[in-house]
Amino acid sequence: MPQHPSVDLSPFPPGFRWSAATAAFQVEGSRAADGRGRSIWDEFVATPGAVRDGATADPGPDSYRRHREDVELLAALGVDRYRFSISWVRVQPEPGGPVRQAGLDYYRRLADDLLAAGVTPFATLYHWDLPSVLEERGGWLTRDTALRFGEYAEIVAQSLGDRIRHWYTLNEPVSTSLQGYAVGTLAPGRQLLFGALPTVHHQLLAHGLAVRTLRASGAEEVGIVNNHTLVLPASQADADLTAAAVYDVLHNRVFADPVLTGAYPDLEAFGIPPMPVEEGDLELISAPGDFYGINFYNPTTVAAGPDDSPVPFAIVPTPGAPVTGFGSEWPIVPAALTGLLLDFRERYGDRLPPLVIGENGASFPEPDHVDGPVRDSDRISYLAGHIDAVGAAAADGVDVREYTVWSLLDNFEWADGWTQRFGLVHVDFDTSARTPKASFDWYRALIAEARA
Ligand code: GBH
Repeated sequence: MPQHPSVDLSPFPPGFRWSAATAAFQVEGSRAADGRGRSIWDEFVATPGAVRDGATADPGPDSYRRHREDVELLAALGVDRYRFSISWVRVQPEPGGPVRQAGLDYYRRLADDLLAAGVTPFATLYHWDLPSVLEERGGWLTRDTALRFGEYAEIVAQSLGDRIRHWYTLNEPVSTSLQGYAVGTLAPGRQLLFGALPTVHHQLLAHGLAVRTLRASGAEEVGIVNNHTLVLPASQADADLTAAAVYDVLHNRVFADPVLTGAYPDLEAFGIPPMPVEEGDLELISAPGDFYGINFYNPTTVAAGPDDSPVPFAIVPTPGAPVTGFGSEWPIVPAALTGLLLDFRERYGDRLPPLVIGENGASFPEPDHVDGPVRDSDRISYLAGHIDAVGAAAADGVDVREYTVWSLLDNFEWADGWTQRFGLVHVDFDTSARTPKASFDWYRALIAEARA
């Protein structure tokens, strides 16, 4: 039997990059080490009922102490790049306050070990772990948080920019705005509904400030990565079409349009309150990126909201689609990724920089303890289907340069704690022991074949 029956590698151009990803709070553990400060996720895991089983994210994979094992795994996998994130509160426990050399040293060692192993470090400045002191002052609802982020970007660029030359600014501002501030299922757990909208603009402003700083420091590649979904109307009825259009604006367009076109969509036309834009903001936000990052997991089927709903839409199951360990929230429809990439090209045309898939992957029920490789054929099918979907878009002329698996390791899945496993590598959360799954060997063989 062929190693990866359904993947057609022919559309992937030479030099296409194959990568794997993690994020600081999800893999590092060692939350108290070396004077690390507190982030909104430290507060959230301490909030009764916020996280499944009261999981605290510590130790988990404990990559803060075991990063060499991660680097060895990445080298064995043969990836071009490793996407990891830097913890703001390890670098600067109190924004505006002193810098923690020990925190910076950790990322310097990680970057050096990656480079020595032939893996390019691709760092995310911010993957959801806002310093608690900033949240106490209003967090992403305030413009000041964006300005503090600019200072943090400057510190990181100055001290790590000699060895880390490829950067993502912010991960998935949409998740922070929608789940973090509108609905409250992710930190900081606020339930402001449309009151969360200023967090969109302030995060995009933070992105713009970081791009300017990183560019000035000589970085080679800088861009943002958002979570995008293909929005499917539940029916062709007017009410469902309108609801789907509103959801598309809130999930996709308010994040992508300003970056790619320099303007927000016409929010008033959709009954959405205006953004707190000040002079010069949109120029900063739309400074051309070296790439545009897309995390893709699933399409979203949207219907009109019930009459008593505070929002004008409802997310409903996608008919006929198999699902991941999250259930009907995560329908598996690989062709939706092709559709999304084609829509991006159609919508943004020449203004679209090269695309990078910053995350794609899935969780399925798997054992907590193992004595050999997990045979995760569901994950292999999911990944194969989505890589093929990227290939189909490339074959149609979409300029996509990189594909990244979420995740290298089983890790702390936010509000779901330790209950959703996304890794190519199994992690025993009691011992932090790492055991590659069948999908690890499969991805390694695919990368080798793509290079052959
Ligand atoms: C990405 O989020 C993240 O970048 C990554 O850190 C994460 O581990 C990965 O995907 C898998 O989830 O409790 O209602 O908020 C994708 C968006 C946000 C979708 C968390 C699932 C949980 C449901 N994810 N969300 S909720």
